[in-house]
Amino acid sequence: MIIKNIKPYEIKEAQVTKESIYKERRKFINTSASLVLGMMGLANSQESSTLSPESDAAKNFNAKSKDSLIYTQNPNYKESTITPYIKATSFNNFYEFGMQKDDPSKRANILQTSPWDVVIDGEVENKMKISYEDILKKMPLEERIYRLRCVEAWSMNIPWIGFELGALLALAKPTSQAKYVCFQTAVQENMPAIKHPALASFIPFPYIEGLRIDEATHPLTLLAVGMYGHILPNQNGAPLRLVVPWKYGFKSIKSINKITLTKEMPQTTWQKLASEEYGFYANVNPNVPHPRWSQASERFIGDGLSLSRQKTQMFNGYGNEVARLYANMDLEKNF
Ligand SMILES: Nc1nc2c(c(=O)[nH]1)N[C@H]1C(S)=C(S)[C@@H](COP(=O)(O)O)O[C@H]1N2
Ligand SMILES: [Mo]
Repeated sequence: MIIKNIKPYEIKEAQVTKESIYKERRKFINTSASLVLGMMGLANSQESSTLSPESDAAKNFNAKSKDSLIYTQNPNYKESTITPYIKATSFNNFYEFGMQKDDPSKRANILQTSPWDVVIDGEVENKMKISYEDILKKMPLEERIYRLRCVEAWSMNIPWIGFELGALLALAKPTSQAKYVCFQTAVQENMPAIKHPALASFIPFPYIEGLRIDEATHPLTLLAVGMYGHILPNQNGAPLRLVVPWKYGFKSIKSINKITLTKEMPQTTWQKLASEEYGFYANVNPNVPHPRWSQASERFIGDGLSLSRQKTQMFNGYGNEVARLYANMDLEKNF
């Protein structure tokens, strides 16, 4: 995600075709980022440019792999290719931990995910504060492989483990006044972008996202607590994050601790920053370009042997299930 006058890192990245070049650039970026962070007193020896993000991600995985989840597999959501775990956990957007793609895998280990409560309030009969453990006790988990399409024109296929958001919202009993759902990411003082606002000074935290109530209660909309068979790594939004597969990735807000049902459409983080570039709906749509780049195709992040560009699908390929939600809407205006 980039706003005007910020160097379009993502676009340069999307133009890179060879994995080797991509890796070289990553190394270079790591080095320059370390220099800057070093000056800001943020860098430590663990974060030097010699340490690959892959090894960090691997460490994280090993530390958490014992925390397996019990779940069933949903046969309706399968993909022939899955993005390797190492890629899905070392190439991330989680700006609370920095602006570079490998910042979250390097720094999100400081996120405190326990104890964790989620407040559900606003237009509900049962305002509640529910712990992560109680959520897990109440919600049967399933695995679904979903396509994830970032607005920056890259994509991944990820096996999420979670439950339908609608089932959790039902516990709180939305009133007839509840037209929208607003989500908030926890703010923790030691998050790099909170501690050193210069790191992401233009982003107002907490990160806020929103959905219409019919989108939020659509059976495709998940709250994920795990991926690849295990609990979520911090960089992917532990302990629980939204997954809305027909919308651009920025809607899938991470590390949620507050859900508020509202009468009015909430203002989201990216709308506040650049409403002419990032709309409330953010439905994946190859026919509506971003003001500064085409959305017709995407770079699929797979095993790295075949870095492939593929066509972007309307509603990210979930049109059969969700197109009816937007039957009477002008999708160019409501982007
Ligand atoms: N709190 C928070 N949630 C966030 C973001 C963020 O910066 N902060 N980035 C979003 C963007 S732009 C994308 S593409 C996805 C990336 O999810 P992943 O890192 O698990 O692939 O998370 C989304 N959720
Ligand atoms: Mo994104």
